Amino acid sequence: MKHYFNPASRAVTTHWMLTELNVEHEQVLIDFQPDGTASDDLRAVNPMGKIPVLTDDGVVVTETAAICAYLADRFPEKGFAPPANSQQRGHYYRCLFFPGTTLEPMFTTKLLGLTDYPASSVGWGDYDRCLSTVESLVPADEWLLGKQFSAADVVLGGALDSAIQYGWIDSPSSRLTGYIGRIRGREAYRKSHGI
Ligand SMILES: N[C@@H](CCC(=O)N[C@@H](CS)C(=O)NCC(=O)O)C(=O)O
Repeated sequence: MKHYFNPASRAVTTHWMLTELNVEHEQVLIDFQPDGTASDDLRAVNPMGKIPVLTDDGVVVTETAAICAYLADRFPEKGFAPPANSQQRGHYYRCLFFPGTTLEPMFTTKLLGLTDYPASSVGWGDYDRCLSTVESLVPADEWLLGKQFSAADVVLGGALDSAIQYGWIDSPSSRLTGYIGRIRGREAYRKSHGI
């Protein structure tokens, strides 16, 4: 497996997932050009010119959540995903997909200062709806699936960790800071984040 990575990018989350699983892989360091664009080599693998990218014997996986979900399924013995036919999959998928489809575009809208848009038509609604949802998803103790730490914690936990770090959440609740504290205490998180 090859993991296309840069320490100042979303690839930190997939690096963290690989570290949680302790999976052997080649780390390909991507240095963006001075103008911020990707090299032709990276574009050949991912026409988006974006990282993270994971390749596995000719299979190309892009998108942070897809890479984490793929790895969890590829190494089922590590226990990072609930059984494929279980009802737990519903909550697992919800927590995996919510950051990329909803949380991220909402934060982008907020950071761009856009307020005059139809919240009922765009998929991410608005800040208040997203934060209420975060509050309902984040557990008071342990992890998103209870005792089982899963790829969903890496994806949603990673997104919320960055949002708090960059000050995108106005006043994080104690429930949220407690969850992020548990995330930051994990050995693999600390290793992959250079702590
Ligand atoms: N939807 C992608 C976003 C990936 C992304 O935006 N990566 C940024 C770094 S954090 C990147 O590679 N930017 C370089 C560029 O767009 O040229 C994901 O979830 O992984």
